[in-house]
Amino acid sequence: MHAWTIPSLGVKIDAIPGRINHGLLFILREGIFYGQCSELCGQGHAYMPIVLESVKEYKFINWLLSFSEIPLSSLLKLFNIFNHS
Ligand SMILES: [Cu+2]
Repeated sequence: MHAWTIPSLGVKIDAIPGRINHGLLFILREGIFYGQCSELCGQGHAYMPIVLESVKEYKFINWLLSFSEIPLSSLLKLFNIFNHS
């Protein structure tokens, strides 16, 4: 088991290999945040750096639009989630 951790954001989420997990963060400023697995998980533990980049909503949408294979309907659903939260 791993522990996905970014201390400067105060977040730690358990992660089990082979299982999908999720969390929700609202970060109020842009930036790059660093973390590392905080569970002594095994042989590769020292090589599990975490980097999270926080960007403004429009930059994220533009980044998504750069992937032309994503259906427009999916992008619109995501955009609605941002606007109603
Ligand atoms: Cu780990």
